[in-house]
Amino acid sequence: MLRTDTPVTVHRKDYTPPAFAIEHVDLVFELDPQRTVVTSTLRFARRQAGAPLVLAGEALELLGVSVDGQPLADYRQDDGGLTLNGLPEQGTLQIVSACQPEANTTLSGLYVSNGNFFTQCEAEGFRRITYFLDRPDVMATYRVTLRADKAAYPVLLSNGNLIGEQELDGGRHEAVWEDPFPKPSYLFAIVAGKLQCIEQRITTGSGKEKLLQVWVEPQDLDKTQHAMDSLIHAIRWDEQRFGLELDLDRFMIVAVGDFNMGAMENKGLNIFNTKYVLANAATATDTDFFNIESVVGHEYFHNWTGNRVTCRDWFQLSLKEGLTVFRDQEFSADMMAQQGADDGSARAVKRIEDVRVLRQVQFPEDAGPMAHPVRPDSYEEINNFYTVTVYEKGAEVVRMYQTLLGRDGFRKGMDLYFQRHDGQAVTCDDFLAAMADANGRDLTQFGRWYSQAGTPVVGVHTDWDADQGRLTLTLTQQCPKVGIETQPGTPEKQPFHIPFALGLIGEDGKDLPLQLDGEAAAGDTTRVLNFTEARQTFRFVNLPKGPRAPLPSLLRNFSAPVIVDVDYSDDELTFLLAHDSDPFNRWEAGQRLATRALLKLVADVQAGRELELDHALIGAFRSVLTDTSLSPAFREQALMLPAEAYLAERMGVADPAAIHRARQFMRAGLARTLQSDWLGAYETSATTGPYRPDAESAGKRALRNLALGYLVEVGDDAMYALAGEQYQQADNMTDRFAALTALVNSFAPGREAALADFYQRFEHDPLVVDKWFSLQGMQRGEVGPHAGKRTIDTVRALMQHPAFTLRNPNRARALIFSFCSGNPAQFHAEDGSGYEFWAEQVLALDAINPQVAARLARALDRWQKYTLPLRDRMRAALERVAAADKLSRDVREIVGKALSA
Ligand code: B3K
Ligand code: ZN
Repeated sequence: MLRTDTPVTVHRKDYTPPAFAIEHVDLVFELDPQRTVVTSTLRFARRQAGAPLVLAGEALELLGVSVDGQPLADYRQDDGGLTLNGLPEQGTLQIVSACQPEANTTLSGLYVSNGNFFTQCEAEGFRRITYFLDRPDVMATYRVTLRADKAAYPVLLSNGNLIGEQELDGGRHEAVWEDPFPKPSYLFAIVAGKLQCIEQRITTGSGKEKLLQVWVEPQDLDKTQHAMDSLIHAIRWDEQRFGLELDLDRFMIVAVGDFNMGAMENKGLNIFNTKYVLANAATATDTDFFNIESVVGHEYFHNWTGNRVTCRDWFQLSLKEGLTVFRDQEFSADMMAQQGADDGSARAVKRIEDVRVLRQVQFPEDAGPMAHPVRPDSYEEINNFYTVTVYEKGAEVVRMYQTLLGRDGFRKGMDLYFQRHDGQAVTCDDFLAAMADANGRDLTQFGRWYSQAGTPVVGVHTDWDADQGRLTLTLTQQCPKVGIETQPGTPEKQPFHIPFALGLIGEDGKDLPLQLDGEAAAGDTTRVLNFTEARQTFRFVNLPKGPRAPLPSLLRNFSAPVIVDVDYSDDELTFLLAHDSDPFNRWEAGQRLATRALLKLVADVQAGRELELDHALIGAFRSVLTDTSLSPAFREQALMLPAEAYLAERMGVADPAAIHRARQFMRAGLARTLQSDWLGAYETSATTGPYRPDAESAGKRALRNLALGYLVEVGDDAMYALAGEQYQQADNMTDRFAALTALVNSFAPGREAALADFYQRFEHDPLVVDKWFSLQGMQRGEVGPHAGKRTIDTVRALMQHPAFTLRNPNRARALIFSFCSGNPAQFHAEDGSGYEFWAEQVLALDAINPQVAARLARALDRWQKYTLPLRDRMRAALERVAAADKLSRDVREIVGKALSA
């Protein structure tokens, strides 16, 4: 089939500064859900002689153009926007246009959700509101007038400060907002409708009074306090840790039920998915409470890292996202340390969770067809590059600066960054330069983390000189070309600058002081090595002599986003799990033991051998489970088996069915062998008193519910009854939902009744109904007497449920994404039924909302990694989508890259 809409690739190297500056923007909105008329008055100044002004515009109806009060005739209009010729050096351009908010199902630009108006402009949504130089390096001040029917839209909000309000004829009213800070168009926002808020006044560090508001639909007002508390914590934290204060007099958070992602950092008017605002004990889990604090923090922190200093172009996205994720991670870790166990493991729990995501999602991305550097070099659709690489690996890159420069050095770099660039649109290179200059360091080689994709593999070899007490450590690094790097003409990859933290542990389990050859004396017990060559040797001296070499604890606290390929024995791993002073590496040792045992079981399943549970693993699990000196939160992390998706990545050829069987066998075996210990943990980690979502009680609930999940695997009625009772008695969603999950996934006799009861209790709360859909999308296929019932059948039946809709992204994600991305064994059913469903849903969603469809499309990224029948069926499904008559640029890029890999 002939295509006219060939994809256009945008390249980083083609960046040129804008031909015009736009200094001030005045917008007037006549809000109407069917047809909203926008009058935009722009003060412009020419920056490049002779060039036309090319404004982007999409899905707009142009009603008029004038310059300095005179209608303009010399312009050209096409699909992508408006080209204006013959403009003066400076002047005022007025454009009148209309858009259709209610018909806008893409949730980009101006749209209607549950009768209220919202906007989403990042990355390129502003051009769906009015014609504009819609790029982040065009920064302007904004004045916004909103006019609407007062009864239907009593609340009218925009960025900045409210400077006027008045009644208009015909039951309409107006509000005027002014944002004093110049900003790029992607940070523009308006909200209008029937909303209510809680508010609080606070005084910042320098003594200024600020008004904070959280706006929601009226029925949700009782679920806003946690978001408000989180905002106040975030404001205080940024003052203390980075000396950064809230600049505006007013800061608002607004919740909306239809939203493409988590939240958006519009200046002074953050817009949030309800999922990251609304919480109370009855409806939200500990994880929800925790995520709300983290996302509220993230968006607030953007006010400096993203808004005050923004990106020059979208290739620099990680400049704001990697940095802001790093900041929210540190914020969460500090909050957990404040409320959690004081043994130092609370921060490690946060680190473990972050590394788990990195390994399960980012490492596969970095090895697949969409692999790209933290600062990509090209894209077809920028919305496809809001990725775990840009965000989470980007945060790892920022963390490495801190590891290399120390906390104080990092702070100096941040201070210099703001001193140099406040009010500017800059690049990742500018950030690196600030870090380097503030610390007098050469970080040129470190810059390769921005330009090279892929996960480096670090090899470790040790040589012990027993007589001299010397340990020679040889590190190697390898990172073959991936994704787009494999195209001809791409330069060879160079070694990374890897901050490699390590310790050496003596026979007694204690850390040894570290002295490198050539150093006068021994220093600390953890050392960050500057590992910069393809192969590099480090010699540690003055260690206790004797036959037994000290045991290295490698990459402490996961000091770099790499894979460490090392051959520990089971005994060594057990020793590290028991003794390592670095809590992250204690967890890591347990994961290595479990991964090894699981991969062996997978091979046994594949070869048809009888399965047997590994004794070293049982012993290790028992000792963690019963070690009450460890915090419950840490024990929960250590006792969670590696995910099926992670195991798939560790195999040469992934076999989801075998992985699932092996992992289930291990779960059931651990459940039975350690039943009394699980029961002991279940009983001793009960919380008392009313529900509180703090880290310590959440940790106890997490361990208790993990234990419950194992206990029901034993398959006896007493354990089902325990889960049934917890379900009925729970005074909070964490415990109720964990019990429901245990019942559903263990095929307990009462599962259908429990599911029905849950729906009935919560059918009026959309976020809880999402949990109900999601649990069923992720449930195992049936085993035992009812074997053969596939989850795909349940999912297809649920698509017909009256509460299901493709239009609401949360609902679509709850059912479809949970099945396609969260249930590998069922999704990858051998008959290809999962892939057929995937193709249908990608196409159905694409007609409504390309951004959501493109996310779902990525579920088949790794098709080449799977066993043969699956691989062919996945390719067929990808080809079916690629051949569709009408496809968004978003989905076309994803399936195109998958197929050409
Ligand atoms: N900056 C937004 C993400 C916008 C996504 C556009 N497709 C949220 C955030 O990272 O804080
Ligand atoms: Zn962000």
